[in-house]
Amino acid sequence: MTAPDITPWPEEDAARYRAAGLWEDRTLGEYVLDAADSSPDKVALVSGETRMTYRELVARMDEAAERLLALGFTAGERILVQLPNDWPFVVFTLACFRAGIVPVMALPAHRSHELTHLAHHADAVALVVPSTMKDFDHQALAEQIAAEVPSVRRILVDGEARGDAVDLRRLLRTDGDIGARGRRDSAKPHPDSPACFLLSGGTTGLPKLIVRTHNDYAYNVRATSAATGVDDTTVYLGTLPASHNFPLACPGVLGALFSGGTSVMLPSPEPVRAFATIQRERVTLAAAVPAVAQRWLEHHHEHGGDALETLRVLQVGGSRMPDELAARVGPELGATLQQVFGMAEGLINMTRLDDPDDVITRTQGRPVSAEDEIRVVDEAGRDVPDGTTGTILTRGPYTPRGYFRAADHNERAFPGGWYSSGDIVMRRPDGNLVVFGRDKDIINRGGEKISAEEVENIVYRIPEVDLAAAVSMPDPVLGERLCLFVTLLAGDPLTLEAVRDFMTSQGLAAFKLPERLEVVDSMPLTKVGKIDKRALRETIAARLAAIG
Ligand code: OOB
Repeated sequence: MTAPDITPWPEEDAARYRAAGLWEDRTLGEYVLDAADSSPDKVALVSGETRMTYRELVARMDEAAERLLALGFTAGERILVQLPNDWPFVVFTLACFRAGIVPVMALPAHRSHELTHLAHHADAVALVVPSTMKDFDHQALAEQIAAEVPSVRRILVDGEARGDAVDLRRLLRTDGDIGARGRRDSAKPHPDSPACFLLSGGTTGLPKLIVRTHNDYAYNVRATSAATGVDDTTVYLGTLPASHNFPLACPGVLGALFSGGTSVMLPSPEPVRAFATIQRERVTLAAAVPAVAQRWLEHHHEHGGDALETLRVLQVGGSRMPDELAARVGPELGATLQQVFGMAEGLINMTRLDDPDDVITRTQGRPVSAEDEIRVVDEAGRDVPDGTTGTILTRGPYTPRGYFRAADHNERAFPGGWYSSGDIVMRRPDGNLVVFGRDKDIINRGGEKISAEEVENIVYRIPEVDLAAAVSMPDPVLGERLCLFVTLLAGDPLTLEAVRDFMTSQGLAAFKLPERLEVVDSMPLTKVGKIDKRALRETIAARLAAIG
């Protein structure tokens, strides 16, 4: 990849991160190998009935890395991964790390609209999909994308592979080839090279790609592991979609595997199965979005029981947890709450396990690294004093300085090299941040980010639509849901169902479909003539409050 694709850290910063021991110049797979060397017979990975020891996990990892290279993939190439939370996701990702192949972390919910864009933008050479999932034929969609995107040479399928697709589970097997590790060790990827691409939950019409290097992402895992107290007794429950930064690396599935703990994969956080799994596997650490934490609290309240006896820490993040909900976690679930305010672009803030209750229940924590730099600024870009709200700017050892192939957009999103997430925060004198909202045009649907612009671009293809505005509406469960305001051209009626059907036909992921349609005669406009989204948000909030 050439220089404009990726924005490197300035040399002096990189040198400082190295000198401080934050960047260890090792690749992600090596940390798992360390754990395997110390406890080869320990169970590393659990998924349903599958239990894999460290010995088996790293054997599969290195042998699969070699098979990927034998298939003709080369280090630096990108593969689009869309897999559910099951062991193949983990083994495939680790194999990529060892081969230097870069997994692009798509979500199971993505459809043709997102996947086609991602495959194009990343120049993906392959797609990895389940054969079918929830009655959807992922392999058929992958075939369609492969036909459209010239860079795609292969499809890898978890499940019954048709045609010349590669059988993923066969690829991920071990034949006991003890030479694989040595060969991989002698051809390791460069620690400053990309390890994986994460997806931004940003504001642009199509998701941006975030390049995470081995050095920065390993540090992300280690720093969050330290703040969460991960060690070889940790049993982590991975139940949020594992391609998200939070369950993958904060400390997540990788954190448990770096420390000699166990990662348990579960495809859904639904309480009955999640509680049964926590009990059976003696889970000590789990991560949830606020809506999931709330469901778990309700379930525990209704059914009681000691399923959560072993759970020491419940991490909650992805969207703002209401203080009242936060206050219930410790007393009711018997686990320490850890609030996590993070982003796929890097910066992770966490409350610490020994923080006073006031910090744990009322703040979203503080940075995990002493090298994380945070500024809170006003509209003119001036730093505001602690105790005052402003928008957050950040840079640091695991916050890249730009998106992949996005030179123009980077000037706005990374002004002066600082990442501007658009979050409105207040820094308390004790250094902890409180998140108040955001001045970016996204809808945060229970942790899943939806770009308003992406939705509106699709809605404008509906012939009846004159103007469209996607805004958040308050929701007691998910925090926010998407409400679509439209004005119509000819006075033809338009229903929510018709809008949703149309958007589905355009291949948009289901979580991005509007859940309410408001047809209005005209849009409120700001002084500069833009659609006044704040006014629309107030309108819909008032209307919902009136209905009760
Ligand atoms: C996590 O990552 P993303 O990339 O899906 O979303 C980042 C955005 C933040 O900019 C903020 O707007 C929101 O999600 N957010 C929160 C929050 N945690 C994330 N807003 C309020 N309170 C929180 N605790 O969402 C993410 C990545 C790593 C760890 C945790 C979450």
